[in-house]
Amino acid sequence: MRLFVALPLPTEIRASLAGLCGGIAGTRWIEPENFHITLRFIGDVGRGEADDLHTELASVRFPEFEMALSGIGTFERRGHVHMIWAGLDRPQIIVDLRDRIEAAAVRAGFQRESRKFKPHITLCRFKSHSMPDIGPYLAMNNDFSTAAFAVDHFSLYQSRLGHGGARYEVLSQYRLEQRVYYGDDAVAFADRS
Ligand code: 2AM
Repeated sequence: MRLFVALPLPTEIRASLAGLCGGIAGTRWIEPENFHITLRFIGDVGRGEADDLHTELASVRFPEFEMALSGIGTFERRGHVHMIWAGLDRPQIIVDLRDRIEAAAVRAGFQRESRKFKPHITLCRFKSHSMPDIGPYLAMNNDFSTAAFAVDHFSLYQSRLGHGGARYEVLSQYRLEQRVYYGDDAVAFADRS
């Protein structure tokens, strides 16, 4: 099983992202149902490892929060742009959540992830030999943003590689802690025990 842990995105946010997917020839855009924010790529594991991971993910405690998507950018590899991504307005809270998930993965017996974590949503990827001019696309979509939306769970996904690209299946969902509201201010978190 090829697994990863990610935040799903609401339908209307994925529809906004789909609006960014066009205007560059010769690239493969991510299908709207596949948009997500990867928190931890796990890779190929057996049932036992997956069970251990699930147990530890279920013990993660983190308060639910709100965020919006904001901006677009690129990652480069060996001097070539290899993907375009959409960004987030609160990357630090995603880093904090991913740190809890990383700790859970380590408790489950996985090696600590050594690569720096840069939260993003992949929009498209390029093959290194076919690099179109993406300057106009970046300039046109630079001010991309969405309304804020609630994040109240994260998910364990299985990636199945097929002829038409990857298909992602949710194996399990993990609820974030609910806030308790007294008037306008969230001053405590619900105790789920
Ligand atoms: P991405 O988040 O940048 O798109 C499922 O394949 C998800 O895991 C994808 O979203 C992908 O990256 C991420 N992923 C795939 N292979 C990876 C790897 N070797 N290391 C880190 N993340 C990977």
